[in-house]
Amino acid sequence: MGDFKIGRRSLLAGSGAILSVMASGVRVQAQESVTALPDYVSWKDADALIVHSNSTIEMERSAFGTSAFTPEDRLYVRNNVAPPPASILDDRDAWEVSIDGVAEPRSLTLAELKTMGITTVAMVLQCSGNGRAYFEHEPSGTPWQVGAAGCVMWTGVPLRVVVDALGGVAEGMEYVTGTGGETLPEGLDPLTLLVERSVPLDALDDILLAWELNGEPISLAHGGPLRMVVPGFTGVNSVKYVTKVAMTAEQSPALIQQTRYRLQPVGEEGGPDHPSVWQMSVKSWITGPLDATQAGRVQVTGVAFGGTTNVASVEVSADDGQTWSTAEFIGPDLGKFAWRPFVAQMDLQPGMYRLVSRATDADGNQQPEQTEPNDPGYNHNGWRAPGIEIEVA
Ligand SMILES: Nc1nc2c(c(=O)[nH]1)N[C@H]1C(S)=C(S)[C@@H](COP(=O)(O)O)O[C@H]1N2
Ligand SMILES: [Mo]
Repeated sequence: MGDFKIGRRSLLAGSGAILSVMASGVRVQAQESVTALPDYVSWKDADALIVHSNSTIEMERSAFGTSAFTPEDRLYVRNNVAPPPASILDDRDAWEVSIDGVAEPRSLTLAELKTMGITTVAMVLQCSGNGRAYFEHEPSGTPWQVGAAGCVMWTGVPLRVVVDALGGVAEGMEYVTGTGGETLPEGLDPLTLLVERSVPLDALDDILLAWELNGEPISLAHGGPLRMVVPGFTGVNSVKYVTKVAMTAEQSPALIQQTRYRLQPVGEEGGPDHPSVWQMSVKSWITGPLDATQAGRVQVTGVAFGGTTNVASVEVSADDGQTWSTAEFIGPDLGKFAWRPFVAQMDLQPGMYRLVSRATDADGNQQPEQTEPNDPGYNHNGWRAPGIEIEVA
């Protein structure tokens, strides 16, 4: 096999299972993770998760399986500030959200929202930092590999229906701004901690005010009782425990909007002139096999998605991208915001292989070999770095 450049840090980041990797004849063993799940996610499947910290929990690569959607007990978790108390779920229907920047602004309870309309969308929820471990400049922040992503079904009312019921978007508005319901610690400028995100008004027709995840009331960890979900956009834009949704002329003044989650060049501070992390791009990765495998027919599986448009095709390579074969999608197509599991059936003789996948979306955009670096390590979608080395015996 060729010379593979794999950062030591990205290998050690996979500390939920013992991971043995052969690169240039070196064998590296990661430590078994000993960190327990924090209380608010104690109901999750610990074997399927890597606990980076109490507020950054990744799904193991081995836990993706070939399901079209991700069970909630395996879904990654990311909280920028401590979640609200579980008591906010005691009376879900009484939860209030204020709607502003419309002709007739007002507050609505979840019970009222449920009378206004209902739809379901299957959507990839992916942290902007998913794949950060694969950037060579070693950005600070959680070294997520592939597991800060899942594909889940949200049920709720289309935001467009709510806005139209309140007389439509007020004049001059350009963004949809959602505010998270966390109680912020006293004594600090709230704008440094407030989770308030703005997305372009064009997204209005896709946004849901959701109360169910995979057919169950949304857990506290994932933003119950009510979450503003923005299909096609990275996770940070889908605001949990949403208390206010406003059509606004400007983007939120919160630092999470103004300076964080920006795509600034390596070595620079983020600011309003750098692009915000909004729409996701075409991406895929291998989910199996991850370990030594028997020679013969091998089912090489993975997941692929287009971001804001359908994924059109996926190719798989067992020789690190020298030769490619076309994969087949598995199972139903849950729409353009969902991912599609795929399989390539390969006949592999004994030897060492490096499995990689490369997806193309319906507009013809293909995953690059490498992602152009940005300082905070967002939006990684290069095909080479997340490859998997396996030994076929
Ligand atoms: N209110 C609120 N919403 C939030 C966050 C948060 O800290 N507070 N974190 C965001 C980030 S960065 C991500 S990646 C997703 C994570 O969603 P999950 O924990 O349901 O997987 O929620 C987003 N929405
Ligand atoms: Mo995130």
